[in-house]
Amino acid sequence: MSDRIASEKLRSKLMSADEAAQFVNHGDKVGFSGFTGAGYPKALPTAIANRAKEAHGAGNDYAIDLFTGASTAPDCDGVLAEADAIRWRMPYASDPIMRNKINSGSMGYSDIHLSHSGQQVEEGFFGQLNVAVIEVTRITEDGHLIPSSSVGNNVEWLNAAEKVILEVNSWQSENLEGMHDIWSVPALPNRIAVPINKAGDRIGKTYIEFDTDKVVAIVETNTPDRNAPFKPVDDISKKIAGNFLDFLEGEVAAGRLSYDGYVMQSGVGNVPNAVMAGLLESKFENIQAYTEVIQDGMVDLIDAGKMTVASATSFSLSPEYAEKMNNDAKRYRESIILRPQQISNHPEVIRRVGLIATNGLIEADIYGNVNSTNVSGSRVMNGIGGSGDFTRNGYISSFITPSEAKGGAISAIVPFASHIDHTEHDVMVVISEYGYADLRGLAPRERVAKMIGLAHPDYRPLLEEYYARATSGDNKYMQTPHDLATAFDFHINLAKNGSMKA
Ligand code: 0RQ
Repeated sequence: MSDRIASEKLRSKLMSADEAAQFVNHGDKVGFSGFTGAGYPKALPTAIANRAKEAHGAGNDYAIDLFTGASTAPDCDGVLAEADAIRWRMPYASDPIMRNKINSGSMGYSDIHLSHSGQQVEEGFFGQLNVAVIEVTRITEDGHLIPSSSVGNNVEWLNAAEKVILEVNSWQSENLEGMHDIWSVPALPNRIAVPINKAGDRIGKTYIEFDTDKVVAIVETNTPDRNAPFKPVDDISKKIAGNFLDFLEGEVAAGRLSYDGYVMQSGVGNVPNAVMAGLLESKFENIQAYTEVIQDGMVDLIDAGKMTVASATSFSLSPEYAEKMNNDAKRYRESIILRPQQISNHPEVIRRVGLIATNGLIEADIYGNVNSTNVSGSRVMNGIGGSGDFTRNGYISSFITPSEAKGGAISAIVPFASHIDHTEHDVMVVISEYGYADLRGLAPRERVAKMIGLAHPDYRPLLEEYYARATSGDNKYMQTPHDLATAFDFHINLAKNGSMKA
């Protein structure tokens, strides 16, 4: 037994993952730790999946409702989805097997804002949470929990659940202790302001306090987080990063930003990581991040002395950088803070710190409405994640995207977005490899030429033809002109012919 379980009382609950899985019953609502491949339980998912397979083999029903912080990993979401062990899940999920189950209709998926998820479960919007399964780095003598590489919704799940199963993972560095900042929003009607004024403010404790009487099992693991490596930065990502920096320079020239005043939020993905590589070479200094995930690019910015502090709820690092973080957590905890996702993504704090939000998109339309989630309006990619929290409440909201996907078969700029997560009222700046469209202060029709300028040259004539149709003939309403009969021709072409072009 490792010395990471200092509490006598809790040590007596130690058992195997298969034994612990007996506490998770068919129909249970189960809250897992974990956020973007970090800090998810490593042993219980497989043990629960095995229970499901056994039950299904014997002709019995077995499926749980799963609540997490955000996406997890193949050895968590993946194994459970493969075993048909999940009936319904929330929020953000990126596992390909699970995506197929969701899109084929065999699994339910509720795609809610990450800042809402914890409080809504705690308040009972989804019914009673039965079990919380939480990975920790260490349990103290007093039964306090030192979280691992993410905090996510752990506090809310521990508060809401009837039973608690803890996984103590000795792969996680003990030096993560001190990196976390645990502070909870008091329940209604006793809410108070979140006392964070700057990204680097610490307001809480370094551990989680909870009712230890709820613990039914503790399982030991020694397994790494399984994060996906990022794609190498390609030419298109480099150009997008260059255009993003031009936009930031424009803000400096206009007197709205200073070289040491940039507070960053960045979504996960290959393109955001490329933007951070671009920032390394830029004139920006003393960058602060008030964001939800720490990616490789941010670690590089910290190492280069360009970023002074990064506040998030989780790591989303490549395997190489996860090892680096583990080996050097003592140094990084000086400049990295991991908070509950309700705080990392809190609208009130996001508005106060005045950050520039930067997220990816699936498609944007000629008026600036953004689809982040559903391909052709009906097939979910990952989910809205924290993009809504940051886009609506940021000082400036921006979206970065290559102009095309799937080898040119798909245009990221379309006549009418087939699903809208971020409306024209929220979206300020859109950036592709062809430049940036600053939509601030522009009426919908004034936005069109700028948005078409972001499209690949192959698609520009098609978009111009659409706009000409929308503003002529029988279409007499000119605030947001549309030709409804052909508004989804791009998507219809894609479904029929495999390309949006024809
Ligand atoms: O798939 O590699 O299989 O071809 O989407 O696309 O271009 O590598 O970009 O990694 O930045 O992801 C919107 C998905 C972009 C992401 C999205 C396909 C494309 C590729 C990845 P392939 P890229 P990125 C923080 C904030 C919503 C949540 C959010 C996302 C794959 O940014 O999920 O912002 N955002 N959260 O081919 C079909 C299209 C497509 C498309 C891209 N129009 N149609 N496929 N792809 N556009 C995160 C959290 O909150 C946790």
